[in-house]
Amino acid sequence: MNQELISRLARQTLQRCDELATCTEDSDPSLLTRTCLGEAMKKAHSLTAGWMEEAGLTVRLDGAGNLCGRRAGQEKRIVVTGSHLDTIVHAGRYDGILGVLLGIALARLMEESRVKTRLGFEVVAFADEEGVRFKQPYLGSIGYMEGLRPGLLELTDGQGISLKEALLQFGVQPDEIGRPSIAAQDMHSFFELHIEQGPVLEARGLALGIVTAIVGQRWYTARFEGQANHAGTTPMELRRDALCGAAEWILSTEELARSTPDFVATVGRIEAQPGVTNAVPGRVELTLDIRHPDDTRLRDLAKHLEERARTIAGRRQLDFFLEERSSLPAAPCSSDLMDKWEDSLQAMGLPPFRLLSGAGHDARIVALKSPISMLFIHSPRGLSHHPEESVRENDVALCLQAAWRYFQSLG
Ligand code: HGY
Ligand code: MN
Ligand code: MN
Repeated sequence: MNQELISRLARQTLQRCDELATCTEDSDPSLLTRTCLGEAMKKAHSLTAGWMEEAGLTVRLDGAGNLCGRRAGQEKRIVVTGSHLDTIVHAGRYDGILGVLLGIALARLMEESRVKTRLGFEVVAFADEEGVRFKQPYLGSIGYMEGLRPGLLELTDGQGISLKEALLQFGVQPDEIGRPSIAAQDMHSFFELHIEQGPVLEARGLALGIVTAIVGQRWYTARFEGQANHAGTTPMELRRDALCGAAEWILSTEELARSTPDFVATVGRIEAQPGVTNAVPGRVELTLDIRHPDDTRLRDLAKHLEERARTIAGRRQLDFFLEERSSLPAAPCSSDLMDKWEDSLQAMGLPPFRLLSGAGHDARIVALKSPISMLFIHSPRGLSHHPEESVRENDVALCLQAAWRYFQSLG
């Protein structure tokens, strides 16, 4: 294996992550915010498409706005890799992006090594994974595998623009919208290279880890409704304060998550109305993200949290509404593919450590129809969904080397 080429590609991959970090829609250009199908994504696509072509891939924009680069093999079946180019608000520059660019580096390795592969190879830059713009995650991978059905195409963003309109504005061909990008029977398997986004590999002094499964995840929008009223004249005992009800529920949620092993729960956004200093809040909307590796347990915990909210609302004479926005089962990785990663790491003299993913990934959607695997790369300080998210060049080079071995072992 050409170590010098691998080191050069790892360095180039990180430089490209820096370049893509300039494709931002944030009012502060030093911060990275790139939501799906926006102007910043257009710029990111233009750079990424150029890199795909340079690596010998044939590029297409699919019906969900995913950028796909394909290399034909001797047979029809394709190994797909990829991750997402969209980000959260004020993101790091590696979450998702690194996996896309490593896929392109792998295609470059294939070109430069002049190997003829039996299986085809496709790199996908998914258009939406984080769910920021349309408040629904994984739209890119859902569109890639299944096509975007009408219920999803009608989702609207904060400006009232529908997903369908956004796809048309982005340049997606009208007759492609809603169509899957690939037939599941043409897929050999999928693998995703991703930063760990947590502290486990760092604690063990490891560069890489093999993912066993992605936890189950549910998203909700909750609403407490009471009575807005004057902050000076409404006695405390006569108030129906929606924000106090929401606050009690948030703390109750935290208490349940803290006392339940493997359960995490997050209220990431809260909005109170009328939202002024001198009025009792009459209406509060908040988001809830809950995750657990066991689907039955997660369903029961969700039910329990809803009951707690109804009890709190009843006691405070509030109304409570809960809308489920997304519910995804835990996604196990293929044991055969995990073994192939294990062989690759062992051949490099690295420990084949296995770990669970608490973060969600595009691979979880692909897993509904195809075998998947994931390799995690050490995240320094375990920091992610934060501008200071980072990776080490040497770890990236090891990942590329492992991925090259892994791909070759698929046949
Ligand atoms: O939320 C997640 O786990 C992922 O980063 N989208
Ligand atoms: Mn993320
Ligand atoms: Mn990600």
